[in-house]
Formats: sequence, C-alpha cells, structure tokens
Amino acid sequence: MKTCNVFDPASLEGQEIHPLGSDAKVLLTGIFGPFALDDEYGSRKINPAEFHHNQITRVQGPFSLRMFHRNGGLKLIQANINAPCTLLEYPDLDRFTLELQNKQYDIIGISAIQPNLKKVEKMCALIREHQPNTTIVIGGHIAIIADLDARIDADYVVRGDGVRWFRKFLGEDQDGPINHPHIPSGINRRCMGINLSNSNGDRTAVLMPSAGCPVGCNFCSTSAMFGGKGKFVSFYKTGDELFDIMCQLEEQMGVCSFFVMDENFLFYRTRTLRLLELMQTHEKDWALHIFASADVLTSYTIEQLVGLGISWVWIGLEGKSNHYKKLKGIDTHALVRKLQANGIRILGSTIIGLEEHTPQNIDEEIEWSVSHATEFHQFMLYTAPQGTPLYEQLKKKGMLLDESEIEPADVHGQFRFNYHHPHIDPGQENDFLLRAFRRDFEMNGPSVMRVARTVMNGWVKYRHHPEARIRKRYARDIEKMPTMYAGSLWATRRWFKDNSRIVARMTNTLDAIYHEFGFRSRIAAPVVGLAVLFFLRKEEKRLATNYPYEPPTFYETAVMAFRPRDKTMLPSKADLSPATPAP
Ligand code: B12
Ligand code: SF4
Repeated sequence: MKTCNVFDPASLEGQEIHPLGSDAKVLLTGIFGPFALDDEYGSRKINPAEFHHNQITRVQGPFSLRMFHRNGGLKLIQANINAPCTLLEYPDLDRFTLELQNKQYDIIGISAIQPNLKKVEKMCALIREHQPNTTIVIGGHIAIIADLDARIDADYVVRGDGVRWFRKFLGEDQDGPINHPHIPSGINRRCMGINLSNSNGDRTAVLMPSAGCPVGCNFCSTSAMFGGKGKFVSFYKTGDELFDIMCQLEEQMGVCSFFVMDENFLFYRTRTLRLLELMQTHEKDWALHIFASADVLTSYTIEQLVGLGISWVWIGLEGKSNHYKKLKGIDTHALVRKLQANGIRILGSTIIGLEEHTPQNIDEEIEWSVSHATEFHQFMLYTAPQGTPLYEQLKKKGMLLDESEIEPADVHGQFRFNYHHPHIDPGQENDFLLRAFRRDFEMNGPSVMRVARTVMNGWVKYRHHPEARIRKRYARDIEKMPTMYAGSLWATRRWFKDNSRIVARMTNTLDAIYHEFGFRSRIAAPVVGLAVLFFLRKEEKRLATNYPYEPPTFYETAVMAFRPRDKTMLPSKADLSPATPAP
C-alpha cells in the first residue's frame, strides 16, 4: 500500500497514474450505517451521524436539532474528475455489498474519519472478495493514521486534498478550475417534533472555498489533515471566483444563504474584502454561516461583517484557562454580546479537559463558557486525534492509551479521553462533559429558541439600514417571528414552567415580538403554541422509545456541479494573486 501526502509536492509527484486514466470506472463511497447503535464495526449509539445532535444539542431532548449532512469531500471529488464516477453515501452493509455484486469498478474510493477504522477494514475486505482487481483508495481524516497500511487491505492512502490526488491518478489536469458541487445544507431537518421545511426562504447551500486551517492549533485534525500550521488548500483563491460560484448556487439552487465549509473563512482577507465589494455592487442580500477564529473575527469591523451577511459564526472559545494565541487578549464575552446585538448568532465551542482542568476547577470553567449564552454551544473533550501535534506530544510523554484501553471507535470527543489526563481520572470526563451540556441547557434554555432574541436584535437595529440588501436580509430573518417563533416560544415557556429562568427568558423575547408585531403575534402565539406543544410531547414519546434517526442513502451517477465562468466574471488585477492571509 502506498501513502501520498498531497500537500507535499514531491509525494504527489511520485504518485503513479492508473493505466486506464479517465476511462477508469470510479465508485466513491462513504462508510456504512446504521450509525445510531452499538455494533462490532464501531457504530455507537451516542455517536450518530448528526453533528448538531451529537456534540451541540445532545441533552436538549425534543428541542435538539436533528439533521444530516452530505459528504462534501466526496461530492467535490466527483464534480472534478472526468472519469465516470458513481457516488454512494450512507449505504448499509447490504446496499454496499449489492453494489459490489452488480457493478464492476476499476477504482473504489472510501472516505472515512478515524473512528471508522473497523468499517473501512470491513469494506476493503468486501471489495477484495467481490472485485479483487479493483484499486482501493482511502481518503478523508482516517488517512492520517500512521500505520493504516498495516491495518487494512487497500492500495492507496491519500492525505490531504482528494481532488488534486484523483486528477493526478487519472492523468487529468491537476491545476484545472474547481467545479463546485450542488449540496443542500442539512438533510431531513427536524426539531421539536416538526420536520423543518426546505422552502426557498430557508434553503441553504454548502459552499466550500478552502480546506484546512493555517492557524494550526495543537488538537486540530482539520488543520493537520491539510499540512498543518501555515498550510491550507484554496479551491477559490479570489473574491471574484467565489462570487461567481455563489451567484451560480443562488440561481440554480434557489438559495440566498450559504453554509461556508471553511474552517477559518475570514482568514483570507483579500478574498473576503473583494467578496464584500462584489456583494455591495451587485446588491446581494446573502446570509453566510461561517467558522472563524476570534483573532481573525475581531480584525473586521462590525459593518464589514454585517455587509458580508455574516449571520452565524462558529467560534472556538476553547475555555477560560486556554493559552491559544488566537484568543489572547480577546474578551470573548464582549465579542459574543457585540455580535448578538447585531443579529449575529453564535455557535461557541468549548473544550472539556484542557491540561489545566481539574475536578476542582471544572465547574468554574463550565460556568465561564455557559455565561457566554451563545445560541448553540459545542462541548468536546480535549481529544488527541492521530496526526495532530497534541497526539505527537502525548505519544512522546508516553501518555496515550493503547487500543486495549480504548477502541478507535470511541475516540470521537464525546465519551472518553484517549490518553491519561494529568488531573482527571478515567470515566470522570464523561460526567464533566454531560455536566457542561446540562448546565448550558438549564441556564440558557433550548438553543433553537435562543436564536429568536438575537434575530430580533438584528431586525430592530438594521430595519432602516440605508442599504436595501441589508434590510432585506434582516427582514427575511424575522419572517416567521410573529407566527412560528411566537408559537414556539409560547410552547417552550409552558414546557419549562418550573424553570423560572427559562420562563423569564421566553417571556422576554415573546414580549419583544408582541411589541413589534402586535395583535397578529398575540393571536398566533397560543394557537401555534398549542400545536407545537402537541408535537413536542409526541417527539418526547418517540425519543423515549430510542427511535433511531438515520441518514437516507444517496446514489448518484450524474454530477450536479457549477463550473467557474471565466468570461462573465473577470477578476480584477489585485485579486489574481493568491489569497492573502490576515496579518
Ligand atoms: C460535515 C462534517 C460531518 C458530517 C458529514 C460527514 C461526511 N460524511 O462528510 C457528519 C454530521 C456526519 C459528521 C459527523 C461526525 N464527525 Co464530522 N465533520 C464534518 C466537517 C465539519 C466538514 C467535512 C467537510 O465537508 N469538509 C470539507 C471537505 C472539502 O473536506 P474533507 O471532507 O476533508 O474532504 C477532502 C479530503 O479529506 C479528501 N477526501 C475526503 N474523502 C476522500 C476519499 C478519498 C478516496 C480520497 C482520495 C480523498 C478524500 O478530499 C476532500 C477534498 O479535498 C469536518 C470538519 C472539516 N472542516 O472538515 C468534521 C470532521 C470530519 N468530523 C469529525 C468528527 C470527529 C465527527 C464525529 C465523530 C463527531 C462527533 N463527535 O459526533 C461524527 C461522526 C459520526 C459517525 N457516526 O461517523 C472530525 C474528524 C476527526 C478525525 N481525526 O477523524 C472532523 C475533522 C472535525 C474535527 N476537527 O474534529 N461530520
Ligand atoms: S483556529 Fe480552529 S480550525 Fe484553525 S487550527 Fe485552530 S481549531 Fe483548527
């Protein structure tokens, strides 16, 4: 088996080419389900294939946001190779086997992450059994496991960008423009027992401008995967290129909002500011949901963020006693308040189990995080995925657990540390983690309801903004406020009638809605609210039966993607240089 580090030019150069080139028949597949149960292949009941429910709203019962996501990496590869390519996503074992029995492939690519090791092992064995002449390629975050070649029977392991690798392997142009796949964000969305609509107003497209993150925090596998500190892959280097793709997604998918799958979108300052310019010139009322580190975020003015349509930010708060440079000198409480006052919703992320955490100070640490009152809050154990600087450091110190002590399937950040913590005994970490989730829920209420307050702030502040596109965006945000939101807040208040803090919060937001929308919202609140209560109770019963939410299977032979248009959108001279990182 050969391993290729795509971010290392010499390694990629040494990669051989498949004899059939672009005539090779390719199958790209994700790992098999079902996911929401404990099984011998590493599925875990506490680790279903839903990242909001998994690591953000997991204790919020019927208020938890349930949804699935497509595999962006595989979709991107499929959209950017000329070889005939089939995509199979979220199959079960029978469906995967059936595919191998019925259709012959020259290359089968499997995308996986580290906890999926046993599933990949099984899939490789099945491929060898049914299609012994097929070339097996493994990519995604699992590829960084050091001795992967000794554990599974595959031909190639690919670390880093799969588009570049596949183009090389198929003898295609590695530097050709990147087509962007058609990916709706959030599949089978559901909350409070209600299936959330995918009407035009709230449809969101996934946008993938870059991968990796040059900041290189010690625990970060996304950064490590694409070369680590200082390295990243840019699929669209200029604001013009990105704008063109966004226009196409808007036109073809009927969306006006984008889930930007880029670990530190604002980092690429030249690109971002050019995008802002284009959005202003072309009066785009887009909403952007982004990931950003605190230092980069604070290097923009609030006017720039609002102008860019930033309406959600996923930001690493990490912890009160963190030492990360990206947070140095930043008052995160003030930052969160400021963003919320401008209608920007926050998904804060906290690490449980930093080196400094002890059973004595953990509650204080949790309190610090919870007091940010972000709309959503992710809590993750301080985990050391293979390939990260943290993993190497713990390995040197002999602190890592071996596989007789923890299975790879359990190293997902929501159960146990994969090393000996200096102050926290084994088993305690799960208790601390759950304590954090519960405290956040108890103090701040259901995440989906917290959103209403911030949306109202934004509307009140910007409804008279001189730019029509900005007024329009904030107006879109409050469309459902007098009816659906008023009713849901009303129902939530009833649901938590014994928690005076949540009752006060719901009342506060409801009063703001009544004040703003008057009679209509006062009538709608109890009417819609009673229906919502009915669905909440029904969902609670359903969850009590351990109802498993599983993603649907996707099987796609035709590619839906958008080709960059060079003629209609000529980038300006300044933007022809590579993306410039923020200082
Ligand atoms: C969307 C997402 C999900 C979605 C969908 C995942 C999917 N099927 O793609 C869902 C919700 C299912 C999910 C779940 C989880 N996820 Co997730 N997820 C992500 C996220 C945010 C984005 C992935 C993405 O689209 N990236 C953009 C594309 C362009 O990059 P990419 O996927 O890496 O693909 C590129 C390369 O990796 C490569 N490539 C990918 N596949 C293949 C295949 C082949 C054959 C080749 C050659 C190349 C190749 O080429 C692609 C193009 O350059 C990443 C973080 C991130 N920013 O990447 C975490 C991430 C992948 N998830 C992670 C984790 C830990 C989880 C969970 C365990 C979380 C949890 N605790 O609940 C669960 C697992 C659930 C389960 N039961 O398996 C970790 C993986 C860590 C690791 N070292 O393995 C990541 C890196 C987040 C993090 N930093 O911790 N996740
Ligand atoms: S800033 Fe965020 S994405 Fe970037 S390396 Fe650090 S944790 Fe990873």
